Amino acid sequence: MSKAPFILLVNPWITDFAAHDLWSKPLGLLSLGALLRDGGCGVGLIDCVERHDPFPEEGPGILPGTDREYGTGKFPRTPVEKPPAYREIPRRYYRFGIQPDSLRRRLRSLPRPDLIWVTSIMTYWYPGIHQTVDILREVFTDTPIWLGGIYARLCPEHAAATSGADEVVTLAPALLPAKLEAATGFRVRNAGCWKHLGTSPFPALDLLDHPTYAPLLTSVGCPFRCPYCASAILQPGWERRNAPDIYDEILHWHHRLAVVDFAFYDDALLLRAEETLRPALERLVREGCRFRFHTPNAVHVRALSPDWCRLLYESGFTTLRLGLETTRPDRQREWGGKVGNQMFLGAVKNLLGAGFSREQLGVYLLCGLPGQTPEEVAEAIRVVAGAGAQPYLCEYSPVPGTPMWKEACAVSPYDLAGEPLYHNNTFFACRRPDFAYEDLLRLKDLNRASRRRPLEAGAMRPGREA
Ligand code: B12
Ligand code: SF4
Repeated sequence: MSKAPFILLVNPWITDFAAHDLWSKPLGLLSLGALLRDGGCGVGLIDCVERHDPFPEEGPGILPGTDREYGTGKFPRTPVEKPPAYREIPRRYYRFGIQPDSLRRRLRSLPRPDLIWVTSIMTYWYPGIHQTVDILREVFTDTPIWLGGIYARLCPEHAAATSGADEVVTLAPALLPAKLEAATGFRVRNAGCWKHLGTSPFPALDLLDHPTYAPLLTSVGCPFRCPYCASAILQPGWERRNAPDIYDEILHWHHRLAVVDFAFYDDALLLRAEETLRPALERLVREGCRFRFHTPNAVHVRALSPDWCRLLYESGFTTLRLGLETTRPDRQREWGGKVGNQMFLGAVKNLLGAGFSREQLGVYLLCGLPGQTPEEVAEAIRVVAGAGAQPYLCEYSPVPGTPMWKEACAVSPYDLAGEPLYHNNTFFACRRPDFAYEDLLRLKDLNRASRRRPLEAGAMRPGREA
C-alpha cells in the first residue's frame, strides 16, 4: 500500500453582499477531516473565512473581522467588483475572509499536499470558490483539486464548468474511501466508519485556528418534504446519533477547546429525539453543565411540548429559531404540512412559559415564493409579533432539484438554471409584478417595526398604496 497522503482541506472565500459568522462553520469539511485523520491520512485545513486574519491588510473599504456575542462575529471583508448579474442591485459586493496574500503565505508554509479537497455551501457563493481555486493552483500547480459539498451536489455541471477544480465529487461519503484509494493508492483503515453518522468520529474542530463555538449535528435528514427545501436531495435517509455520543461530543469540545457555545445544524433536531438528544440534555442538566445552545437552522414547532420547552430552557438553549414559514393554512398544507397556526401559538406559549424571553424566539417566515402574496407575509408578521415572538423574514432562495424549482424558474424573470448567482436570497429572484422588490422592502420595514413593538391586529397592510 502507498504511503499515507497529505490532504489539504479548504473552506473557500464567500462572495456576497453580506455574510456574518452567525454560527457558520464548514461542518462537512470538518467531518471529512476527522474521517481522513482517523483513517491514517495527514490532514491540514485552511479556512479562508477565518475571522482573525494573521496577515491582515489595510485598504479602501477593507474591514477586519470582529467578535460578537455567543462566539459569533463578522468576517473580514474586502469590496470586490460586482458580477454583471448583480448590476442592478444598489449594494456593494464583497469577498469575505482573509486576504489573498495571507492565503498564499499560509499555503506556502505547508508541505506540498497530495490532494486538495475544497468544500462548498451556498450555490451563489461560487465566485469565491473559483477565486480560491485560482490561488491553490498558483501555489500547488500539480496537486489535483477536488470540489465537493452542497453547491457541488446541487449544481454539478455548473461547478465542473466554472470552478477550475480537477474534479467535482458528488459521491456519498461511504464511497469516498474507494475513490481516495483509486487516486492515491492509499487505503484508509476506517472505511466502515464513513458509512453512517453514528460511526463517524467527532468533526475535527481542532483543525480550526480559533473555534469560538462548535457546530453540532445530532441527526441527518428530515421526514418532511417541503417543496422549497433540498434536505431530501442532500440527505435522503434519516439517521440519528445516540445520546452518549452527543453528550460526549459536547463535553469533549468544552474540555479540549473551552467552547461554551454550540450551534445545531440538524434539519430535524427535535423530531424523534426522545431517545437521543433528550437524554443527552437531561444528563447535562443533572450534572450542572452550563453551556449555551443555539439553533440558527429552525426547529420544528410541532416538537415544542411543555416538557421539551422546559428542558431546552434548563439545558441552556439561548437562541431559538422556529420554522413557521406562513400562517395561511392552505399554504401550510401545500408547503409540507409540518406546522399549523394553533400548533405555533401553543409552542410560543410553552416557550414563554418555560422562561424564554421574546428576544430569544425568532420565527422564520418565507418571503417571495411562487404564488405567495405580500399580504400573506404581512399577516404572518402580525401573527408572530402578536404571539410574543420575533419574526425573521427569509427571502426565498430557489434551490435546483427541489419540487418548487420548476415553478420558480417559470415565475422568475431571470435565468435561474444558467446562473446560480440568481439563487441568492438577497437578489430576490422570484420578484414579479404582484410581489415586487418594493413589496419586499415594505415588508422588511413592517418586520422591523414589529420587532420594536408587537403590532396591533390589522396594522400596516403592505399594499402598493401603503
Ligand atoms: C446549517 C445550515 C445553515 C446554517 C449555516 C451554514 C454554513 N455552514 O454556513 C445557517 C443557519 C446560518 C444557514 C443559513 C442559510 N441557509 Co442554510 N443550510 C444549512 C443546512 C441545514 C446544513 C448544511 C450543513 O452544514 N450540513 C452538514 C454537513 C455535514 O454536510 P455537507 O456540508 O453537505 O458536507 C457533506 C458532503 O457534502 C460532503 N462534502 C462536503 N465538502 C466536501 C468536499 C469534498 C472535496 C468532498 C469529496 C465531499 C465534500 O461530505 C460532507 C459529509 O457528509 C443546509 C441543508 C442541508 N441539509 O444540507 C441548508 C442550506 C445549505 N441553506 C440554504 C439556505 C437557503 C440558507 C439561507 C439563504 C436561508 C435564508 N433564506 O435565509 C441562509 C443563507 C445564509 C447566508 N449567509 O447566505 C439552502 C441552500 C441554498 C442555496 N441556494 O445554496 C440549503 C440547502 C437548505 C435548503 N433550503 O434546501 N444555513
Ligand atoms: S421540515 Fe425543514 S428540513 Fe424538513 S423538508 Fe421541510 S424545510 Fe426541509
